[in-house]
Amino acid sequence: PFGGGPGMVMMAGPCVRAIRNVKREGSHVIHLSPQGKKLTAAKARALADHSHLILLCGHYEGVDERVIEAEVDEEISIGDYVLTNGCAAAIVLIDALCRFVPGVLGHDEAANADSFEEGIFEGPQYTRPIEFENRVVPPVLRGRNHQEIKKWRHAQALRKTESVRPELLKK
Ligand code: 4H7
Repeated sequence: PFGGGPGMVMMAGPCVRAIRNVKREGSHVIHLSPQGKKLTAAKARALADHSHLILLCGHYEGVDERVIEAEVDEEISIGDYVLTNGCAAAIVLIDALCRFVPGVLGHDEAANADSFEEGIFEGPQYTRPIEFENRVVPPVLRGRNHQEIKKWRHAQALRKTESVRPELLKK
């Protein structure tokens, strides 16, 4: 690196050539970086509307700044922590946004796609058996009162959100 410091920096020439090699009309170039805008469900939904994404993943100390100036449309961070390279961040981004690509999810899941955008957690899930190591499935879920089930799930979701992420409820 110019200016000194440890490690290596990815050179502008090879990175720019790699990007230009796959770029086409409608491409949107994203650099996964801790210096980017934070990924949210709303952001993932917006990105899913692009016809072609190019994900630039820095390794070592990152890429030469001129690559970002010349070829990158936006920088995205998946959270306030450091990774050894951008690839794991790219996989997270792809997984979060493919939920919003028509046809990727089945019907049931699709209806649920925006749950996090509503700013509250989902309720707990159970399957068979009814009893596992002395812990039982809540009786309301074993009944047929779908209105009660809906109410119960919402109450559980609120309780959990309040205890783990109270700031979500203030939104
Ligand atoms: C681009 C620039 C993304 C990519 C710098 C990538 C966290 C995220 C990386 C770096 C990433 C995220 C350089 C930052 C070396 C860490 C020790 C790769 N880390 N690096 N530094 N939050 N790392 O989305």
